[in-house]
Amino acid sequence: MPLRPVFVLLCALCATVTAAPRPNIIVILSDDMGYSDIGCYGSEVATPTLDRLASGGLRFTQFYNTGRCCPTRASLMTGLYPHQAGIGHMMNDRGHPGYRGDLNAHCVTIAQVMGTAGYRCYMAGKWHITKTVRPAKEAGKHNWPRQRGFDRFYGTIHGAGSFFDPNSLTRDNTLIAPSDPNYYYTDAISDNAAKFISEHDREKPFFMYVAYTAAHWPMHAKPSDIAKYKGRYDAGWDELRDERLARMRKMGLLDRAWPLSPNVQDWAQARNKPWQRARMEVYSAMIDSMDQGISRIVAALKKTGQFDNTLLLFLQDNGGCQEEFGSRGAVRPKNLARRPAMKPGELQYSMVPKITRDGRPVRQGLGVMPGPADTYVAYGIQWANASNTPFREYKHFVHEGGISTPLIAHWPRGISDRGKFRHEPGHLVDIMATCVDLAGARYPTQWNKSSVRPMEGKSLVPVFAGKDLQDRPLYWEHEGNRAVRVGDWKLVAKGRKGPWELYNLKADRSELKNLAKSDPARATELKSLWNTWAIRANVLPWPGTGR
Ligand SMILES: [Ca+2]
Repeated sequence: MPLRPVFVLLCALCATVTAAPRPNIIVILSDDMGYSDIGCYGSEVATPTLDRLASGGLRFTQFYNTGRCCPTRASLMTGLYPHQAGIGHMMNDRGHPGYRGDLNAHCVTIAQVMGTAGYRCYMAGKWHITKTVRPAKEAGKHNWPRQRGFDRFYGTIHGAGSFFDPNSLTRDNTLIAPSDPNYYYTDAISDNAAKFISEHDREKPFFMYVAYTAAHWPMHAKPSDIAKYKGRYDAGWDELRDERLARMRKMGLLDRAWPLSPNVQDWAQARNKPWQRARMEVYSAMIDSMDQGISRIVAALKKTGQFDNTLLLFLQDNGGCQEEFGSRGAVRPKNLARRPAMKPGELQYSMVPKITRDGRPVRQGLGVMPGPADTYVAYGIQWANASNTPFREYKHFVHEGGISTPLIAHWPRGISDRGKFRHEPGHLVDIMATCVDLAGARYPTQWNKSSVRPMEGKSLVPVFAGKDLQDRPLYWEHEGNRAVRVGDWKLVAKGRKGPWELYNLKADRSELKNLAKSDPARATELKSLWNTWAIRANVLPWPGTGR
């Protein structure tokens, strides 16, 4: 055989191997949404973009967050458990290393790591992992996105603001105010993310983090989106839960043996039905708007020829939210007289603004019809129960309703299965490991002269290809709510003093058959794992107890 063709073939092979460009990675996170709130996970809400990503990629059925906004963001960004990064609770310093309310010196963000591997890093949306929202000096911005590895940032440092005038709105390092009278935060996040893609120099790959605040309270949406859901929830939450359960079973997402969690209240007993319906109509409109925005991000990828080699991940930060924030008590304020409008460029510092930018008082209380800028209410526990179909509990808790999230993974060039499920359990901490793997990055042991804790997660790349990971313990703690999962077994408790409950999730993911008494040896073994982790991971001592 002549040498030349072999040589040419070898060169061609080498070229194929070395030329395979590393993928862009986009992590899209939504806020306060339940496991069944998007179409491809059983919802009636129109999410055609997410559904297309799911049918062209993978849906993970047992992926987990940490049950609350700040800890989830800390864990996602750093690949550590939240307490290890200093954010076991929210953005307040509770006097212990695990609860500083600010990222500590012993963690790095995905953006910082990807930057060292030659990625450009962009972020649009809610940050919520520093306590310095309004620092007196520039140095106080040490944990803002630009200081934590992102090259460009548009979004909010805090969370839960008005969608029409969000507090702590920031471009790069500068606090700003919305200037467009038709401003809507979800649209602004989508459009800035699409712009970052369009303006990206394709010499380098990019990592982008898109953190929507939909569908966290307040229930704020645009009239055209709300109109689509008018009357959709007239039958109430009981029927909605049944409807979703049937769809989830039919699509193969849930085992038919898993029953539906108990209902919070019969719809027949509900008071203020027009108000209750309106709360869910607006909630759905917020999700619908987010999906429309994601379609613009996808369009920007396609237009710039980057869609096929971009890994798009979609997930949620905690389960449906039962907090009746702004939705209880008498309607307030009583005086609805118009006040002077805010000045152009005037910054919004309040999570709950007192007035709209054009001077209308913002109303709260039971019965305030949600949607417009001059209202600030939540959607309530009964609808949150429907969001979390078929699971128990909510945001804050670490039963399946609080911590289960969809995870869609779409990457035409890297994932060959289309429309398949992945039942392998996974956790937020795996996202850092996956990014490091795909970027060929070196996870640092030191950063700015401080030691960096090792990553807690595993790369999901083998799971993309259909392989299972080795069984490993996954852990949770938030506000004393505790859990550990190994394989099919989960030990879980509510509150610091609540008893441990044991479930076999393969048989009973709804967590309705507590096996703690019938299998005490297994419960003891899991409890011991949790205790060892809690000490190692800065969970204990709990704030305020010293224990
Ligand atoms: Ca949240």
